[in-house]
Amino acid sequence: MKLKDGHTEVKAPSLTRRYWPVFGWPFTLTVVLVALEAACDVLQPTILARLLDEGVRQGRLDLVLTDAAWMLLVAGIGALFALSRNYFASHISLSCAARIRSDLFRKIVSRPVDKAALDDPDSLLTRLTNDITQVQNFLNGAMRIFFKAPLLAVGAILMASLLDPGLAALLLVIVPLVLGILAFTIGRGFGLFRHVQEQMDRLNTVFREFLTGVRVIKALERGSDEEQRFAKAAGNLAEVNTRALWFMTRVGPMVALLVNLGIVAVLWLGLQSAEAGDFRPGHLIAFVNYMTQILFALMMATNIINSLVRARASASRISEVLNAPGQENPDTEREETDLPHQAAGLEFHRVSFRWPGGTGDVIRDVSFRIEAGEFIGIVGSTGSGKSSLVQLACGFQHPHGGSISRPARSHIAVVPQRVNLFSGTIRSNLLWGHPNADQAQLEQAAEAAGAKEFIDGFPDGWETRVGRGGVTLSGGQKQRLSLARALLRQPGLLILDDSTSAVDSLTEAAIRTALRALPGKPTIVLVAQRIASVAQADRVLVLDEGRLIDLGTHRELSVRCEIYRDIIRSQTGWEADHV
Ligand code: DCP
Ligand code: MG
Repeated sequence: MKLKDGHTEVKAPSLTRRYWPVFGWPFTLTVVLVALEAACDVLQPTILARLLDEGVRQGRLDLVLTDAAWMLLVAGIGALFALSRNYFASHISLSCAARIRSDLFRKIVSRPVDKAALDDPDSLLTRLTNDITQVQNFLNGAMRIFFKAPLLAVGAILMASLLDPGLAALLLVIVPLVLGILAFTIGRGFGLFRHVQEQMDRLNTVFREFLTGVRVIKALERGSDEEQRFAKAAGNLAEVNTRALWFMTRVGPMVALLVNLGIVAVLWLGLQSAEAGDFRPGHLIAFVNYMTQILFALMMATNIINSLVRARASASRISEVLNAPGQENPDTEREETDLPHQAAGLEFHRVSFRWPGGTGDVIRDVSFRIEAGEFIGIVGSTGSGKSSLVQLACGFQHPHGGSISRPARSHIAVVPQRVNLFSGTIRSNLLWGHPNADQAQLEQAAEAAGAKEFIDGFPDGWETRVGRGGVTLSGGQKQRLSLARALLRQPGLLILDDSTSAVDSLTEAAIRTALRALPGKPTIVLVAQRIASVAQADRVLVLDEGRLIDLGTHRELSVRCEIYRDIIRSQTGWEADHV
């Protein structure tokens, strides 16, 4: 996914630059601990060489004992450093991941509605979970061994050179070769692992589509198609993952081969000098020890580079989201004090709009003015642009031409065409509208929305659980809860987008009467399919193919507006034939 904002990449801060000020210090401290630990490690072979060559060979027990004691002490101190850096590494990587995760979440929440609609939810999910875990794993590994590896390698090379400058010349050949291999790996691997994460997004998409559409899929008996789709996505992921891992696994053996060749060379050279009469076994053992340390360090480095490459791919995906434009908490302006909000008007002036990525204008040059306190109906055939108009009126989308004057977002309540309840109780769902509402206010809103009766009918009443693991509500019940939630906000402008379509006509009429009697007399915009729903409105707005065809009372329109008359005819005709 690219976050499609059309925003130009200006030097956006990387993850490192963003979080270094927070985690830099503890990170540095940990690296220092690791350095001390590595120093302890590289001291050992040198002490061992002295123990063997001076103590054992010359038969001096006192030297053997003091050197052995030194080795013990150094090992003990090293273990202490190792213990503390492990503690810090876990602590820092976990808190850093938690921090990134909450920042990422906050950014996603702050995305303007019109932009957020374009974000790919599955990709966001992968970024929020898997990508952050990759970064966390890397951080943890980095503080444990990433810095230890080069320190150990450099330390070992240094000590080995002190021990025997002649043999150390060998290292001048081996080490650059290995570094070259590692550099190449980082470059290639980055692209490969970015691919892996993209395939992970894809798999999530398929799986989520299956979960959300499971009923439709069963009804249409498309289960085996879905299985194939999933198998294909899983297969693709496996394939790119295999390719990436296969690439990475070749590095380890190559490095091992190089270093082992080096060890063979050391032994052979040692043999040469022994034949020349200068045989110091401790010396040779220590040198081979250093070579193994170097091998070990480089192997560790390849492991961690594996994780670095993955983490880098993930970090850039996380940064993409963090650097995307967001709004500073647009909802903080919400004030709970002077409820109900004052009735507010709405005016469109020559508004034109097209959906991002859409082919044509869905709202074309629309102008109208709604006075505060008016009750306006909107009718039009399906696809005529009613919901688009609602989105514009709420400020969720922005017109590309013309202007809209509307009250602040906090004064508007909208009941969207697609009901969205959260998992929780009926009470908690309604409280989303107005967190501080008391029981009397809840009851009032439910009453007006025609929901009180069925809520009281549930054994658990207001505490009835809805959503996952809760009762299954009918479409009409959900719509009424959604309406009650909006009413609780006591808005100055209430917009209902086809929100009583699943409610029977009698209940709907009762709801309409209740809406007209709301305290504060808010402006109401009611989008409806049925003419009966808008017949009593102060004025009705007729939309067709994105154009405003007419705006007037039911009586006026039924005389002068052809399209309005068509709608009436189609509906009464339908009733005459079928009732
Ligand atoms: N459209 C789009 N992208 C969206 C929503 C809508 O491209 N996210 C297009 C589809 C239609 C046009 O905009 O061609 C108008 O759609 P509306 O949802 O505004 O139409 P209505 O609300 O009038 O239709 P309905 O009565 O079915 O709700
Ligand atoms: Mg609609």
